[in-house]
Amino acid sequence: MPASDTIVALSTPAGESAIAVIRLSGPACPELGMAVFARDSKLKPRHAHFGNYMDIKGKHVDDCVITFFEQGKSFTGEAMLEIAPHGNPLIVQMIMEDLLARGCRPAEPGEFSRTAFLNGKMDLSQAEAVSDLIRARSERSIEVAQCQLHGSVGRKMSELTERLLAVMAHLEAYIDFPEEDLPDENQAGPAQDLRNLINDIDELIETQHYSALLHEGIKTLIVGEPNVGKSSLINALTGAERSIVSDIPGTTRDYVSAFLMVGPWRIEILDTAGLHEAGDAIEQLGIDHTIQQSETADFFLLMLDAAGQSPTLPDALLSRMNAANTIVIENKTDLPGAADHVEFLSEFQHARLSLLERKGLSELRSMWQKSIEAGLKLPNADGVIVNARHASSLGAARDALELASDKLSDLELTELVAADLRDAVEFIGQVVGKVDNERMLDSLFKQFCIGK
Ligand SMILES: Nc1nc2c(ncn2[C@@H]2O[C@H](COP(=O)(O)OP(=O)(O)OP(=O)(O)O)[C@@H](O)[C@H]2O)c(=O)[nH]1
Ligand SMILES: [Mg+2]
Repeated sequence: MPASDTIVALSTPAGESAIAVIRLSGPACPELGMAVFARDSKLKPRHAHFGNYMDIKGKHVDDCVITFFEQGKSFTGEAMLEIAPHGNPLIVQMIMEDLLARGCRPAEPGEFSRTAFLNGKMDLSQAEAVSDLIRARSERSIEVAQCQLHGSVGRKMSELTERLLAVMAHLEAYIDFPEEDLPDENQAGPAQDLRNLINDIDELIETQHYSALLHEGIKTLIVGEPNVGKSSLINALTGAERSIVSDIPGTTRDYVSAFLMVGPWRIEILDTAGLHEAGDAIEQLGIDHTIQQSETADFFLLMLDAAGQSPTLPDALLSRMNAANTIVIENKTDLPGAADHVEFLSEFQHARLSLLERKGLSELRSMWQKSIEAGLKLPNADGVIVNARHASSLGAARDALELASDKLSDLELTELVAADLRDAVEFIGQVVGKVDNERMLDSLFKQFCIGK
C-alpha cells in the first residue's frame, strides 16, 4: 500500500551501538509491521515482537524487536512502529533503504513532535519541552523540562486564562447592568484582579532570567590576588589541567573557563588573572577583563592565601559581591603560617582549603550548593518560564492588560476594555500553541533533532 504519509527516521545516534531504534509514524505502519516480519497477522499493539526483518526482496536483514503502537495511542497520535535492530550502521542503512523502497519518506527534524502537537497529543510548550529535555545540560534543567513536558506551562496558562475570563465576566455584568448599582467593592474587584494578574504575569516573565542559569550555567568567577591557588582550584574542581599552575605570581594572564556540576547545577567557572595593583600592561589587561566579567557573573569564589595578608580588592569588583553570591576561600591551610581570616568580609561564608593536601573540597562543594540554592532564590521548577517565545507572548499579554487597566480607570472607556482583555487571552493562548502560523511552527520544529 502507498506509504508516502508514513515517515521514518533513526532515533538513536548514528554509529555503532548495542541496538538502534528506527521510528515510523503514519497510516502504513500496521501493514509495514506485518510485511517486514513476513507475517499474515497484525502485530499486537504495545508488545515487543522478536523476529527476522525481511527486506522487500525477501532477504533476511537482521533479527530485531518491533513494537507497534495503534493510531490514537502513540506519541504522535498516528499508528507507529519502533524497530530495534542491532546497532550496526550498515544494518540501519539497509533497513532505512528498505523502508524508503516500501514508500516511506524520511522525517523532517522534529516532525514526530510536530505531528504529536498537530494531533493534539501535547500542547506547543510540551513539544518544546521534548527538545529542551534532549538538550538539557544539568539535573535542574532536566527537571524544568520534565515539568514542562508534563504540562506545567499549560496549567499555568489555563489558570491565568480562567482568572482573566472571570474578570471579563465580572466587567460585562457591570457594563450590561450599570443601573443595578453594583456595590463599590464589585467595581474595585475587576481593577484589583487585573492588577494582580499583571503582577503575576510580570513575576513569571522575570523567571526567564533562570533560563540562562539553567542552560548556560551559573557563571562563577574565581578571583583573588596572584599566587593564592585560583588556577589550582579550577583544575581540582574539573579534574583536568585546565589552567597553568606555577609559583610565579601573575601566571594566569587571561581568564580560562570550564564547565562543572555542583549538585544538580551546571556551573560555568572562570579562572581569572590575579588582582594586584602594580602589574605590567598585559597583567593590567587581564585584571580589566576580570572586572568586566564580574559584571555578568552570578557567583564569586574569592580566594586568599591563609598564610598571607587579607587581600585588598578593587571596589569595582567588591561592589558586585555580597554574602549571598560569594564564598571566601582560605587556601593553603597546610602552610605553617596559616591563620584564620574570619574578620575579613566577616558577613560572608568562609571555606578553608588545602589544595596541596586536597582537604576541604567536598565541604566547599556542599557549602557552594547550599549558597546557590539559598542565594539565588530559585523558584520551583514548575513555576518558571525558560522559553523566550513564551516570555514574549506573556509580555504582549501583560501590555494588553496594562491598556485595559488604564481604560478601566476612565469610565468613558470601560466598554473598550473587553477588546484588550480578549487580546490578552489570545496572547496567553499562543504560549501553548493556539497559533495558526505555519512559518512559526516550521522554524520552531526545525530546531529539533531528526527522529524526535
Ligand atoms: N602550600 C600550598 N600551595 C598551594 C596550594 N594551592 C596551590 N598552591 C601553590 O601555589 C602556587 C600558585 O598556584 P596557582 O594555582 O598558580 O595560583 P593562582 O592564584 O592561579 O596564581 P596567578 O595565576 O598567578 O594569579 C603554585 O605553586 C601551587 O602549587 C595549597 O593548598 N597549599
Ligand atoms: Mg592562575
